[in-house]
Amino acid sequence: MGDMGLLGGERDGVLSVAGEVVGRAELAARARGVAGRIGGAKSVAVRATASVDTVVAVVGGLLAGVPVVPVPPDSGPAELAHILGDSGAELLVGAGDYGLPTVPVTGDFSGGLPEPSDDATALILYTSGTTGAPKGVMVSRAAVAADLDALAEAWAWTADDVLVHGLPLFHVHGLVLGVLGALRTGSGLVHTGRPTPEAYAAAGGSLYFGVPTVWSRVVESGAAEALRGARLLVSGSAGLPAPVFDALAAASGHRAVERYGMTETLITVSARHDGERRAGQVGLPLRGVQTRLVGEHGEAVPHDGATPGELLVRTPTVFQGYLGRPEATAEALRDGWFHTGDIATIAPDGWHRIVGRASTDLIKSGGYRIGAGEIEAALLAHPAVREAAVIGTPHADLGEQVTAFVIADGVTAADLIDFVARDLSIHKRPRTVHFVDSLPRNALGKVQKKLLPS
Ligand code: MCA
Ligand code: AMP
Repeated sequence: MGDMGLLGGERDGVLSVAGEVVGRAELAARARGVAGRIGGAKSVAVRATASVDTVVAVVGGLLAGVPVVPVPPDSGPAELAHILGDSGAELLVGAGDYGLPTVPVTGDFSGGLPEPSDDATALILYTSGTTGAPKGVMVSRAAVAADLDALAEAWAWTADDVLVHGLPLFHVHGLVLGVLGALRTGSGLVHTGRPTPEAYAAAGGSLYFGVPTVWSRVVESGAAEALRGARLLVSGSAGLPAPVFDALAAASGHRAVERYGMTETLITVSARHDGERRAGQVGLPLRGVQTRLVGEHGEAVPHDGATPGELLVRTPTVFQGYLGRPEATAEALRDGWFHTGDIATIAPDGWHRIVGRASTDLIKSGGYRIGAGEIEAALLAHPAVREAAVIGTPHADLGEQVTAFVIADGVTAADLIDFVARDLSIHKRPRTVHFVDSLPRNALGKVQKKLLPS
């Protein structure tokens, strides 16, 4: 179906984003207007603020069969140049100043639109790797549709729901699940602008999405009590600490549904609406998803609930590859199995537990995936910095924080934090900078990150 079922039925609920309400008919008309003006573009960029305009622009791209590149609205010059250059976006849809021809998100279009094929790329999402600049993850229309339908089944998500969240609209969680999911299921949507406990408490929805930092703040603030009337609280993007799971259950009456996924695979494992919820575990494979564990040399690891191995997934929701990086794609996707880089156990009853990551160079802070290499490169771009090493260290609110060790003269920690926040984006900034005289290196000169104090 050309509109991917996003512009669906009459029963469908109201959509509100950061206080602005849009009817389904108006959304459809405006999205058709965008689609009519971008046809044939290689890809289009959207400055993905939390706004109705972002929703219109993304849906317009999907209607036209043109891949959409959602750009973090606070992307600084280095990050922006990379995303725009790497994706080859030819147009900017909506407001922004990207030096590209701009298409407004207003107006109607009465002409015919193409019927994009299922394997057309819907989104190109930029996500961090362990080294280098972020890679463009190509996600097909079929993958989006398959994931949303599997989640709707697992969570009994229907047009009777009102979804509430305030997550950013440039990643899978907030955009694919949090916007396209509401459109495809027909549920109402209250996007709260920011994911604050107060806004969640005031929204009165049935289905709530949050990253663990959000749930921990909901508990701390006392807002959890106001969520008693909800149907399902869902947590993902990073592990929900068991104490937060327990405190949320005590304060809200809800044992959270935890689910696990990646930009490259979308959501693949989850607890169910009609099943058990276990603190510290992420559930069972979604419909159509297979998982297995392998050891360091690719050998099979038993599903005994105790032996850890790298988690591999084979899923109809898998990405089409990293844009322009066939080698990285072949490395990650072998014989149809995506190598997640996450270390997990699988119990005999099928329940999955994520116990760590294979690489210390991927940091999860507030649910954002941040590559140490990208932050090191940003720090080294500062004229005062001679050497830099970045690691994730434990943080009570964010799970992990970005911590930098630098050799530099004539610069303060605040200068370097601001430099990264401006050049890349705010959430990538180090929270702590340690000035050191030397970095621990092995005989080959490689920094020994395990020797840095956490
Ligand atoms: C402070 N600020 C600064 C600086 N210092 N700004 C610029 N430069 C500085 N040096 C201010 C900003 O002005 C801003 O203020 C505020 O700090 C933002 O700070 P931050 O600490 O980043 O915000 P936070 O509120 O603490 O963020 C917590 C958060 C956020 C809301 C939980 O981390 C978040 O939205 N996370 C969601 C990530 C996500 O969606 N991931 C999904 C990936 P002001 O607040 O006034 O503007 S998809 C995924 O993982 C998979 C598929 C999955 O499984 O879902
Ligand atoms: P991203 O590509 O930003 O979507 O980040 C994907 C990564 O988030 C995964 O590889 C995991 O490391 C982590 N992740 C997502 N959901 C969970 C979860 N429920 N528990 C633990 N880690 C998670």
